[in-house]
Amino acid sequence: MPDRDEIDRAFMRRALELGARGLGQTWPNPSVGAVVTRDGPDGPVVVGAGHTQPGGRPHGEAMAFEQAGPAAAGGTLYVTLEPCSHRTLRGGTPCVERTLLAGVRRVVSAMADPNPRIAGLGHALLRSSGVEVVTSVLEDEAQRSHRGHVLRVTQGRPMVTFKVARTADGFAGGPGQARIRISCPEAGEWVHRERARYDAIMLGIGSVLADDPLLTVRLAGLEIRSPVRVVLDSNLRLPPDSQLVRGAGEVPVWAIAAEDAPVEAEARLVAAGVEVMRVGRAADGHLDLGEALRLLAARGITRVFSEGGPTIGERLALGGFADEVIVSTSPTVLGEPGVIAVRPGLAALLADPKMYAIAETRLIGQDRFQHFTRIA
Ligand code: AOF
Ligand code: ZN
Repeated sequence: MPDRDEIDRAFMRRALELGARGLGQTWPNPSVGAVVTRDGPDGPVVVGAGHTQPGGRPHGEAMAFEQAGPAAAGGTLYVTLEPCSHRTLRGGTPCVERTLLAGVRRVVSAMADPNPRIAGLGHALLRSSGVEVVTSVLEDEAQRSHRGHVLRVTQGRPMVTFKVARTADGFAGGPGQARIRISCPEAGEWVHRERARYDAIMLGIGSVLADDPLLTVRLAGLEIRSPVRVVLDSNLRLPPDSQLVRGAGEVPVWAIAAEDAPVEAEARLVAAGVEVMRVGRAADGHLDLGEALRLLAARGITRVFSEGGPTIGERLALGGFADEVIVSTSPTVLGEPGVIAVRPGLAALLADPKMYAIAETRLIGQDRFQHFTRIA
């Protein structure tokens, strides 16, 4: 007979899996998974389960209670984030209130919500209403899943993942930025799937000019809500006839430019459906990345997938913004000097065990994926 902690972890794992399904779809809200159980003759059984819906409402708990109906009474709620205690204009009933109305006797929660409007109040209100509350169950996994939300509410910026593909000899491009085929088809498919788990895809104008990418999510069943496409484009060189801009009507394109970028270029892009935002320049003349990320967070973006290029990856890491870094290495060899994929500044940080830990290493098709997570 498994003990209660084991049972709690098992249902929390189920709630985390459900929550992960909503990643990329729920911004500006976190994607929260919820499971309601009730004791049966052979142990607890699931009577309701759900996760935060696209756009952030209804909340995960509301979905689970809706499914459970009266069966939730006397049961346990497993939830990957502290239930909300606040009422907002777009709100409705706070999840704490729903939990009490449902008659749940026990709440098992993975972590407190750092949102200052909640920050412990959700757990406290439940306790003071006589509900048993257990917290920090599978907290590390939950923190990882909610990293975008946590950074947005505590630091005013989204979580950023930088992804780069390189050849076996370390290049992301041929001589003079020439485009080269690096990843195998399986790795390409993985990237598509991964994109769907982010609120925005961000890349530099250099990559747009070199590759003319589309950057939508092209997998069956996953095209519901493609991430916003963000181009870091200090001088507004984004071509109005690029694939990205031509699709701006369906999936938003946001160009982040410097304050001194030409207004004529802005007018052309705006006419083509692009939203242009302006930020200052850093001391090195490049866009101020911190300001750009704060702007994205202010617009509700919690998770950013940056696909390049190498200069942006290095600047993100040096600025302390590269929370996750994914380097894929293919067996192909360029055989001549090209564009270095992992630039020295980024390479030094990744090699520093006080800065990054390797979260995962695995083969996808023929390519080796290394996934680093920032620990400092
Ligand atoms: C929950 N369950 O599924 C989510 C929560 O703008 P609102 O009213 O939807 O509230 C959003 C805040 O609620 C959000 O910033 C975060 O702190 C929390 N998200 N809470 O109980 C959920 N998505
Ligand atoms: Zn809620």
